[in-house]
Amino acid sequence: VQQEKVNTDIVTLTRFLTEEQAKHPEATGDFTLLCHALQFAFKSIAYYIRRATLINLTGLAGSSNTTGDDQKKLDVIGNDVFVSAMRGSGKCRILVSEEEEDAILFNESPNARYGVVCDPIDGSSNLDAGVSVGTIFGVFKLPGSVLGPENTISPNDILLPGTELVASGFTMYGASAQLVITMRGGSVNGFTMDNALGEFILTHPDMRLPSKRAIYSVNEGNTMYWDEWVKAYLDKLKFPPEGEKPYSSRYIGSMVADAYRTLLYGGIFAYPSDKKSPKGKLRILYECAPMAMVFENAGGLAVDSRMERLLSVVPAHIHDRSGVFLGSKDEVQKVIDTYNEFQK
Ligand code: P6P
Repeated sequence: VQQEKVNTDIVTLTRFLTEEQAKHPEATGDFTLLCHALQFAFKSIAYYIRRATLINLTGLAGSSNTTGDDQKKLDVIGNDVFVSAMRGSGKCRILVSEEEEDAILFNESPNARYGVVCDPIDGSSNLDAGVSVGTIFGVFKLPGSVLGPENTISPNDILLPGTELVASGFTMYGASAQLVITMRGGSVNGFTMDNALGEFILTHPDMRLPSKRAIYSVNEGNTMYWDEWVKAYLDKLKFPPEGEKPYSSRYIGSMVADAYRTLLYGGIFAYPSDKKSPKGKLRILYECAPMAMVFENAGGLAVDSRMERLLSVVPAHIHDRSGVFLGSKDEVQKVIDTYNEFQK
């Protein structure tokens, strides 16, 4: 019997984080501990999603079961898990969640130096259909001026541009949990959960976006609401010059799944602001900015509906939205070129 060669050079997320910390002698270990709390949250949410259909956790909060009592649904459970993991870490000062109307201040950790933004289960409305959903997260290092017992931090202190993120990424809960994470100025690394070991294993080191790919990902059901330049841009892809092939359309409707495919294969993902959603649909702090950091660190681009760099956009409110175009560098450049043609 061929003895299975045991690959002992496996990099777990835990080892990766330890090695990352070793690169920064000045590190206190707080960021590493915060990342371990994030890892715990992803593992817990993955567990609940895997069992969701079995224990009737699908559907959304507020729906009740046959006996009429309110059941906690995945979107609420995901949020509860995330909040308690951040609180328990003692390293998070302020948390913004898509599920929480207001920012959560952890006053029991007055010296914690990080702010976390998250969408605990993005795309949860797709869960019943078995579509891959995910957790999107970002980590800000808060300015020293707001920290320590003598300072009273306010929710407004997290209204920062994505350029202030020190880490961001997402976990997609598909056949296995896939984690994509990037640190400021660093590379993008993909980890796959080995359910047998309960470990995230480095399977996609240094992910790089192809500079171009003829795939576009947009909800064409919004066409009648789009600006003229957006329609002109999509027509360029669908009705190319003589002799060129039209683009393929791929749209799942779950940002994490559409983003992961775009990261792997290249192409363009777009959710333009339009007449129906004048400010756009996707949230700046915990959908657009974390994704923009991943795509820029993987060699791609990410802009809003006015072609501004998404990472430089500062939200006025924690749940503010933005138009978003992100993906391969050459594909986003095509968006910018079309936009500019219409500004003349
Ligand atoms: P639409 C899911 O509800 C979500 O927030 C993102 O995950 C996804 O990209 C987008 O909305 C889909 O929106 O309008 O196409 O259904």
